Amino acid sequence: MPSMTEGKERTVLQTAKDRLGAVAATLTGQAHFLFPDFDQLPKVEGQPQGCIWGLFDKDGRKDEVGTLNLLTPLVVQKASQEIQKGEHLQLDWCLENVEFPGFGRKKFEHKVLDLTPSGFTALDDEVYINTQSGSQWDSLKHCADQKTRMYYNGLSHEDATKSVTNGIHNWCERGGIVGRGVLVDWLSWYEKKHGDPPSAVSRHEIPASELEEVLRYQGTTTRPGDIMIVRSGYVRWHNYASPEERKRGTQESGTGIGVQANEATVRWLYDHHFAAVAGDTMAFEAWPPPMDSGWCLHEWLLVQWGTPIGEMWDLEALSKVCEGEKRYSFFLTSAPLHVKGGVGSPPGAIAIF
Ligand code: UVW
Repeated sequence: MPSMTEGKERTVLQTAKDRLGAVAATLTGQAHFLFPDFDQLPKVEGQPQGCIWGLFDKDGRKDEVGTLNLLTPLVVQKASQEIQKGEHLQLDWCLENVEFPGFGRKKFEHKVLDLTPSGFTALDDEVYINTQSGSQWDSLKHCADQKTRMYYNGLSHEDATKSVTNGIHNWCERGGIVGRGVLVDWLSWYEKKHGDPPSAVSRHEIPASELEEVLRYQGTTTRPGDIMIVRSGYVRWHNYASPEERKRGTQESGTGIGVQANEATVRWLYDHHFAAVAGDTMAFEAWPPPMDSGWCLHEWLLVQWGTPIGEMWDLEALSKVCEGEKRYSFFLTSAPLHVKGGVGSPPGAIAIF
């Protein structure tokens, strides 16, 4: 028998789900989900206010793809209108670029195998990838809530290690990631406005207010279900750094520029209802995170909302095209590696204009 409070919470959850499930065709023809306000979200036991676990569950099945649910056929169809020129760019940085991976991670390896001795002139190849050591998606089983050791939608660390739940194959099985990408070219904006940017291997924090200002400066309006991509200068720094500087910056220091982890950012991200976020830096958020608040953005994005995080994407050519086109939105496709229970993957991301 549910208690009064349980009954009330269930009603709030149902109302929230009804609102979420209602795809609304607004006056502008933009189709989107209606989310409850951050403070009105039903409380999830043991998790902070703002957690959306359960909202995407359907027919008694626990959801495993989080905010990728926002990429409905209607949203994709609308996003496809971004294709106006047929120009396209792949956003994966070359996997061998990170010569000195941080956090003890192993370096990318690539071996070409000559099959001639078998009597047939041909080549095969083999690769070793730590999916965190280059352009990547973090899946919904990459990072747990550090206090409860839970992943998105209530998956325990123990179950995450033993099962394929929340794995990246779920993204492949839904047809990959396809939608509207929006570049927030913070680096270009910063250089025009302030001159020399902060070091990409310092833990400079980019506040949400600046993301908003950059969008305004670019004349870009976001839509629910967008894939928001921030350029902060990490890949550009790496492209021009000497091997010694790279070793110091990526392997020895473990610090990196990124989005600020505070309540203002959490609320800003929630209110924009992005399907996924990505960036050119190693952790999307400034690293190491402050943790004085008791959490980092990885926990909000991956755990509380099920929002994939892209890291170390190559946004250099994209920045130039956006500036040339005076347009910072584009059609985006991403085909992650189809690995059952995969934790991360090179994004296989393509921006199409
Ligand atoms: C860092 O490496 C800091 O972040 P992630 O594990 O998401 O790559």
